[in-house]
Formats: sequence, structure tokens, C-alpha cells
Amino acid sequence: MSDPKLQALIFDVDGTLADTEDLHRESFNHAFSELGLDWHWDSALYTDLLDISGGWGRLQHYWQQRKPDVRAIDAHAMQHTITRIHELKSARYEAAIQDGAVGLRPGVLELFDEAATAGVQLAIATTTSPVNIAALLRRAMGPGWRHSFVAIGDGSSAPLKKPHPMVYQQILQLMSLDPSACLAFEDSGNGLKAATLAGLATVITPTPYTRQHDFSRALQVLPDLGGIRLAQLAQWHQAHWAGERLLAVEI
Ligand code: XBP
Ligand code: MG
Repeated sequence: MSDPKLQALIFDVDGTLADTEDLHRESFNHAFSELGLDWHWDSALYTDLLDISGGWGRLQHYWQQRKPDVRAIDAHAMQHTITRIHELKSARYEAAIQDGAVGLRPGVLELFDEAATAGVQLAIATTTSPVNIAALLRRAMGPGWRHSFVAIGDGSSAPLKKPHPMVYQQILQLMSLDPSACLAFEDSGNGLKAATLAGLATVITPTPYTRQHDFSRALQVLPDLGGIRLAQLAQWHQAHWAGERLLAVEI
């Protein structure tokens, strides 16, 4: 069997395409203040809270940590309040992204362009919302950004969040591609777990929020994608799958 050809690059969004988590954190704090809550997420606390993928679930986890004895009747009120906090937070985040608060990380746009020229497909597999994806990529790539991506999986399409592989499994199905034809790009331990469980080899570009995570199963761990060309990615991809086949033969 010949080595699988690299046919698609699948990108996580927050932390991978752009270092957005500090803006997410600031947006959460803005929402807390707007609603008169005495909550404040500093960087150290947020680093821990990022173990929970998805902002809504992160809020629910934090609230339950603070008030473990929420009674059933209050649970409904809690969910309503969490939804209101997340709405305010998302509006603040979207406005800041539209104002150019955060740009794409080094090398990302260049890799998009190189992939398009080479006929390598692009896809997105994220836990965040469609609104957040659109705000970031419209600002970075212009109004036609959506045409660059064959498939997008996000927090609304995949209710089971990373480290569950659902969002990556959805993307592979939408593209009708085997994991061996793709590479995933992530920034976090949960993202690496999700991509690995979906059978994907994964390139990691950590951020200050995730650099302490376990990346031992990553294909490569890089400071960022600056200067990383498609040929290099294809070489790593081929070596990975050749090694996998060798292991299978040995076994
Ligand atoms: C990272 C997340 C998101 C963001 C906050 O997503 O877990 O929840 O932290 O965005 P990615 P929301 O998979 O792109 O790394 O509040 O919209 O969830
Ligand atoms: Mg991420």
C-alpha cells in the first residue's frame, strides 16, 4: 500500500488559528461585571477552567464548584443565568474581534494560501460558536472567508465537546476522507486527545494557557506555524503513516 497522500488540513480555532483565549477571558469578566456578579477569572484560574471545553459548560462547571448545593428548582434559574452570561460574553468577544483585537497566529494565512494553491483542502474543527469563527475569519480573510473551507465543525454542530472526538469525526465524514489523508492542528491537550481519538496525526502550537499540557502523542510541537511549509507537513505526515504501517507489520 503506498503512503497516504496529504489531502486536508483540519484546524482548531481558539489558540491555534489565533491566540484568543485571553480575549475570551476578558469577555467573560466583562459579562460578570455587567450582571453585577462578584466573579472574576484571572489567568491562573482560567488556565484551569480551560480544561472544560466550551464557554457555556465552563461557566456551569465554575458555578457548580462555587455552589455545589444548587437545588433542582434553582438548576433551571442557573441555566438561564449561564445562558445570559454567555450571550453577553459572546457579544463582547465578537465586537472586540471585529475591532481587530486579535489577529491570526504566524504562518496561518501563508499555509492557507499554499494549501489552496496545492489543492489541499482546509477544514475547521472547533468547540467555539459559529459567530466567533465568522468574526475572526471575516476580519482576517475578508467577507469571502467561508469559501476557503470545505467543512466546518463547531460548538453548535458537535454537542459532545473536546476531548470527545465528535467534531473531528464529523469533519472527516463531511469530507469523506480517512484520517490518514489529513493532519489536525491544535493548541491544547483536550484538542490533541479529540483529534487523536479520531485517528488523526496532530501538529501542536501551544499558547501560554496550554504549554504545560501533555503533548506526548503529538506528531510535532511547534512554537507556531511561522515558516512551516506544506512540503514539511507532508514529510511529517508521510513519516508518521509509514511508521504506523511498520508497527503494524512488526506486530
Ligand atoms: C476553545 C474553547 C471555547 C473558547 C470559548 O475552542 O473551548 O470554548 O474557550 O468560546 P477551540 P465559547 O476548540 O477552538 O480551541 O465561549 O464560544 O465556547
Ligand atoms: Mg483550541
